[in-house]
Amino acid sequence: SSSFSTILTETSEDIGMISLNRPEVLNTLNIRMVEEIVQALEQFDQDPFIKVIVLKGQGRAFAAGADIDEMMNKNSIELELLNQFTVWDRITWIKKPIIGAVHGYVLGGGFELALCCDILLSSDDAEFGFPEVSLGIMPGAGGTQRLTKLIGRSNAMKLLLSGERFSAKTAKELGIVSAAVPNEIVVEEAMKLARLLAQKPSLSLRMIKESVHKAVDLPLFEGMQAERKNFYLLFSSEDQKEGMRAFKEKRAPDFKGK
Ligand code: CO8
Repeated sequence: SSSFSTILTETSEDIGMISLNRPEVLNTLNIRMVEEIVQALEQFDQDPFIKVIVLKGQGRAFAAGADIDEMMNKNSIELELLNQFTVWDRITWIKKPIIGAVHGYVLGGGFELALCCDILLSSDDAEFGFPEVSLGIMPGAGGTQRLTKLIGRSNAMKLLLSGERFSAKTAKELGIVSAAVPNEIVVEEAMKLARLLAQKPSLSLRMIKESVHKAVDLPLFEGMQAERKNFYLLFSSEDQKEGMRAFKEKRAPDFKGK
C-alpha cells in the first residue's frame, strides 16, 4: 500500500510480503515503522486472497534494533504514557502464518520482531544478538520472554546478559531459526515455504498456529483441551470433508479455505 513510508508491501499470488525499508539506518525500528509493520500484517490477515505472510528487510540488515535516537532522551513516565508495546501485542493476534526471512544484523528490537514470526529462515551470514545490556537497558518487546521459552533459561541468560552477537550457525543449533541458507536464496527459500503452506487448507494452518501458541503459553492439560477443541472445530470445515474424500478417492484435494 502506498500509504506506508517505512515499509514496502507486495503480493505474489496468495503470499503477502512485507519489507522493512529504512536501509540507510539498517532498518532500525522507530515507532512509525512498528505501527506500519503491524498495520500491514493486519491488512494481509484480513485479505481473503492472502494465505501466508513473509517478513524481510531491505538492504544489508533485517533490523539493527530499536531507534536509539528516538529513545535516548525518554524518561520512564513518557514511556509509560507512550505505551508503544500495545502495538507489538497486536502481532499476537495475527492468524496467518508469518515466515521471517532474516539476513545481516538481527539485533535488539529487530531480533524481537524476528521472534514474533512463526517460522524463521536465516541467511548464513546473519548476526543475531540482544545488545541492549550494553546500552544500559534491556529488551522490552518480548525478548527476555520469547527467547527463554524458545531456547531455555541457561542459553537465554548467556545471550541476554552478555549481549554478545552470535552467528546464524549458532541460531540454527539453538533452534532459533529452522534453516540457515546462503544470503542470495533466503527470500526465495521463504517464498518456497510460503507457497507450500499456501496450498494447505488455511483453516488447518490457522488452528495449528493457534494451538502451538497455546503450547507456549499454557500448562499441558489446558493446552491439550484447547488443541482438542480446534481439532473438533476443523470437522465443521468443507476442507476436512474434501481432504479425506480426496484421500479415499486417491486424487489431489481441492481446498477452498472454508
Ligand atoms: N538506532 C539508531 N541508529 C542506528 C541504530 C540504532 N539501533 N543502528 C544503526 N544505526 C545507524 C547508525 O548510527 C548509522 O547512522 P549514521 O550513518 O548516521 O552514523 C547507520 O545506522 C549505519 O550503521 P553503522 O554505520 O553503525 O553500520 P556498521 O555496519 O558500522 O555497524 C551495527 C552496524 C553493528 C549494527 C551498529 O550500527 C550497531 O551496533 N547498531 C546498534 C545496535 C543496537 O544496539 N541495537 C539495539 C538497540 S536497543 C533496542 O533494540 C531495544 C528494544 C526495545 C523495544 C523495541 C521497541 C521498538
